[in-house]
Amino acid sequence: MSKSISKHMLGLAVAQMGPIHLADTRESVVARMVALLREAKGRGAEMVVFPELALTTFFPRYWVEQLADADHYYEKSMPNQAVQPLFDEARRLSVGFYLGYAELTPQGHRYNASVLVDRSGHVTGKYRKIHLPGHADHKMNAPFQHLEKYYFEVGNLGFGVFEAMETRFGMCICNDRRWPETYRVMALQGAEVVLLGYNTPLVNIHWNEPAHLRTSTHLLVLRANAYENGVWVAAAAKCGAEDGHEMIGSSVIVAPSGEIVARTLTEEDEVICAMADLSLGEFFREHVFNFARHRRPEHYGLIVERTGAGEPLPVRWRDE
Ligand code: CDT
Repeated sequence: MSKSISKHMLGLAVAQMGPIHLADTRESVVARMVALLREAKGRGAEMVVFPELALTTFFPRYWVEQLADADHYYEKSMPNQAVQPLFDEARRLSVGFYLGYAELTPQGHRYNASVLVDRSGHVTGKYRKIHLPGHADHKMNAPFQHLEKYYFEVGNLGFGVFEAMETRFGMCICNDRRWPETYRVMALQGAEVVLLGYNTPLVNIHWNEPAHLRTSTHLLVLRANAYENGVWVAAAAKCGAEDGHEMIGSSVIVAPSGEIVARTLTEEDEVICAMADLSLGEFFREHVFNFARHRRPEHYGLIVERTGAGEPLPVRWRDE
């Protein structure tokens, strides 16, 4: 491969994971991830994306009286003994990865977090989920809970962009993917590839959402935001039925054209790969979405001034 090609082509893989049940050990999960990493490397991957909360079942579906009763779901350091085999194998194979996990800091803060690990096995970027969905109270009549607002604090690191393998990576987590601000803030820092993991229950406990919409809205936001920001998007599901609780699959790699270039077929452990041409994003960023030429932030003030929708602003004009 010539120098100029290697600078603009990135072997990108998504390592979708099937269910992780309550009874599964960290060691068995990490062994599955090591196998996925090896397969991805064998298919040309340099960067591999694992899901949100990839080391445990999606525990926000369960209520506990005391947060401390859930401490076993959280990682107190990253890496740690249980995940070290994944870091070691990544270094041995010279591949980087994105890993989502529950973080418990030494000061007792709890975040839904992800790390970007470079091909030498070093943590080179960190993200803490900002758009936390669900609720903080115990919903007695719901078929299951979605307690992210109980288990996690809102992330305090912003939407960072990190450089690894001559590529600028942004990270976000699950519900963040539905918010256009997520991608735009990263694109304004020159992000070329956005990595994310997700756990999306098939049933929405808040309203009677038709099941097919869970997948179609997921694909809609990934495709639209890839295109509108001229970025590649690689999205990894944890999916299938975890102790009977169904979650959607459809992990994808999306090009800056908004087109899906790879998509999983199963709801099990499965690797998808693409050779991502990073120069493709440049066309969109230089032409239709040339931010410096075409954006008009003087007209976007409400985006940061208001959180919820309010009254229409007065618009005054004179026909002259
Ligand atoms: N994990 C996560 O963020 N899931 C949400 C479910 C929203 S419904 C309460 C998602 O956006 O997929």
